Amino acid sequence: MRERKIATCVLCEAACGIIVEVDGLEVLSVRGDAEDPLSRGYICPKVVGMKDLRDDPDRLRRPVVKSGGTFREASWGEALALAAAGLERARSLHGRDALAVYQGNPVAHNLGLLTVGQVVLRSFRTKNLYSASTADQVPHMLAAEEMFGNPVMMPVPDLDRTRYFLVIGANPVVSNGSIMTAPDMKRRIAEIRARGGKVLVVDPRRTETADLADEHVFIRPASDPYFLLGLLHFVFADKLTTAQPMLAMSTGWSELETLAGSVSAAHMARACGVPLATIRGIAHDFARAEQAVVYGRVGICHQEHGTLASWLIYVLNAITGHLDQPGGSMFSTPAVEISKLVRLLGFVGHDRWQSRVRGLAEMAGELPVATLADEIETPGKGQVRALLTCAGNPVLSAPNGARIDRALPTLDFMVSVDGYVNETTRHADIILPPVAALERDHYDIALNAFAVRNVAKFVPAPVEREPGTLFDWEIMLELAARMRTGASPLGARLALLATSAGRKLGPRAILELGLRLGPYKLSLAKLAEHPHGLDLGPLERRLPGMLETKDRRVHLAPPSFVAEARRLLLQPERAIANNLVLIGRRHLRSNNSWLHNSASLVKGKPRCTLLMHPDDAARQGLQNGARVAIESRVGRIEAPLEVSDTIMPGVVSLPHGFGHDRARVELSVAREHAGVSVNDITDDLLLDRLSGNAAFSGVPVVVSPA
Ligand SMILES: Nc1nc2c(c(=O)[nH]1)N[C@H]1C(S)=C(S)[C@@H](COP(=O)(O)OP(=O)(O)OC[C@H]3O[C@@H](n4cnc5c(=O)[nH]c(N)nc54)[C@H](O)[C@@H]3O)O[C@H]1N2
Ligand SMILES: Nc1nc2c(c(=O)[nH]1)N[C@H]1C(S)=C(S)[C@@H](COP(=O)(O)OP(=O)(O)OC[C@H]3O[C@@H](n4cnc5c(=O)[nH]c(N)nc54)[C@H](O)[C@@H]3O)O[C@H]1N2
Ligand code: SF4
Ligand SMILES: [Mo]
Repeated sequence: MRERKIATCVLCEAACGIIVEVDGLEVLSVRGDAEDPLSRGYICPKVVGMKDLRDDPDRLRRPVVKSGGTFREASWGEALALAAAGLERARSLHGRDALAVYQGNPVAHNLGLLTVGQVVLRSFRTKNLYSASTADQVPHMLAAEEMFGNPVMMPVPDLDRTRYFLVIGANPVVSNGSIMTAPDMKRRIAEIRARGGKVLVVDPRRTETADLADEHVFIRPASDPYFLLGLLHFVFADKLTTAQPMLAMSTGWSELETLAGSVSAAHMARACGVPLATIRGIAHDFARAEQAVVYGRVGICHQEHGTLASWLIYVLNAITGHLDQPGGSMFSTPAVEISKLVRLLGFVGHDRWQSRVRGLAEMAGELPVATLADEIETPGKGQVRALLTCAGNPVLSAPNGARIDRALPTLDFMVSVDGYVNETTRHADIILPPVAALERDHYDIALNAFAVRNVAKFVPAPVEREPGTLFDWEIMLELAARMRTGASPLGARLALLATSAGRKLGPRAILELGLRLGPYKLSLAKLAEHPHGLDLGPLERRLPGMLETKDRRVHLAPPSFVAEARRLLLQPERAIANNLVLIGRRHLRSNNSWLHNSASLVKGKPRCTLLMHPDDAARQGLQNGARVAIESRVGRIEAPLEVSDTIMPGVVSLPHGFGHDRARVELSVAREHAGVSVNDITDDLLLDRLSGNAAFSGVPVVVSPA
């Protein structure tokens, strides 16, 4: 029987409402849901991935166990028992830090993994907890924690009311927005301009977003803190601050003013490559605009001073009267307050412990993924001997992923919770595959906290799961239940109780509790009355009430940030040698490393090309389409050259998530469009010093004919 089911696309942060047409276990089509309060019918071409991934013959439906170097199918009972025994063995022989965990990006879109999954993984109490966060947004999180008291208190642009949208290091027209859940960016950008507003993009590449903006400004990669300090300088020097209401609810204003006074604007302009007059003009336009917001995303985080850049962005919004103001930079009011949940789970905190080999600070309970290979390779007490990965592909996504690729086979034991034999999971001893996304309940517990409008939507699984498959959270729970051997008798009893409660209650019970305790006192029953989603209205002012700093004030000038800024100001400018610097890029029909096995999404021109400015190409005698070698401190790869003036001189760009032709990868479509992995040449030593985030942007490289 044909039925139309309401659902949500989980392939990116836009979280578009979709209508899935099903016939029994068969998915017939996926379309936009015009009645979704946030996406209002919008979908992007990637949405077909929701169906394609479910139907993909390469996707695992049963656990596989490695024997004699190849995988064989196994029953859940056997696979779970073997997986638990292997992980537990490492813990009992070498201590709990010998078991490392890596969680990937799709966890953020998975209700079961965000609830039951986090409780289980944190219960391992290993210091070696890693995730894609340290290749992504931890600079924003650290800035939020220092300024507002909680790492998930990251403000978002109040996009639908702003009249000045300054985008730095983000390409939302392609990425569909990040830490800014806002489906249909093209329309939203057009609407800003239609109401007389202005959109400005600061990026080393003239992006698809820049093409729709009023103005695009080239900036040298990894130099944003200079640009932002230049803005800070002019905001104070030209008396553009708006003291109320921020002054009364914050500390650090005078420290900022002193810092701004010590900045030489001319020096900043030289260091970032943006003309002085442009910086000053932006400072004036932004500060004076009635509703304005500066927004930065991964381009800001992927650099050596990512935390400084993230902090300065929040600061600029605050001191010009644009923080917590309609049309400015605001905090969502999600129906489930995740700030409370992350506090409970121990995420709030930084530098409470350090990594064993490089002494890198913990952030939100995790260590930087850039040091995962060090911890596996370096012998000694606390060495990582076993690894559990879940929804991640660090071989392609972490800096110097090639080194992780070499380190994984040296582990005693590895388990992956993933639906594919990919570049990372091929090293696992056991792969435990979860159901497809359309086969599970969904609620955006994380993304609603970063939506440009307050919404809440619960969708029961639109398609029944295939017989004999498990949800991610069930896999986690069953694994943990079988790993109790090392616990004390009391610990084992408690774990047993927790497991049987978990089995019965599942993620729905945790969600129900979160909804009832939340600001709107909702419930699943109440949400069931609004199957397309409940519109909770535009963003509302939340300061100072929501602050979690000890003194309940916004800390505008955390001492460690000011000290780091002063160090940066004293640094000599980076010598611009004959080197080029490397940045990344995203494509609308792709998603990190894992949508390349959908035939309809990979068709078209090859995408894994090296973009280079015509002047640089001419200087080196390189032709469009030529095969070139790209070399860094870490390695060498080859890719076809694409000469284009959309990229600024001195910069080259290669997307990440490719390199699918490695041995034993079972992605038959992706293999035909393999490309190379840029993370074979990004550098695991290049980090944001404060947060430990990977600095993928600005890697020095040499390009030559292959
Ligand atoms: N050079 C460079 N590197 C980068 C970036 C960059 O811009 N440049 N970007 C970084 C960023 S922002 C991120 S977020 C990371 C991403 O890094 P990762 O999260 O490590 O990598 P993904 O490619 O997203 O891999 C996702 C994996 O999850 C699996 N998966 C998908 N859905 C589910 C599910 O529901 N359950 C389970 N169990 N598994 C699932 C997929 O099969 C795939 O194996 O990459 C980072 N790496
Ligand atoms: N289609 C598609 N959508 C995606 C993804 C995908 O892979 N494909 N990935 C998802 C993920 S995991 C994330 S985190 C989000 C990311 O969302 P966005 O941050 O919007 O993603 P990007 O397109 O990588 O945009 C980063 C921009 O920063 C620029 N940039 C690079 N270095 C610098 C620098 O030093 N300074 C400045 N100012 N700019 C710089 C790049 O040229 C690029 O235009 O996208 C998500 N959505
Ligand atoms: S923008 Fe595309 S990929 Fe993202 S949620 Fe919407 S339909 Fe899915
Ligand atoms: Mo990301």
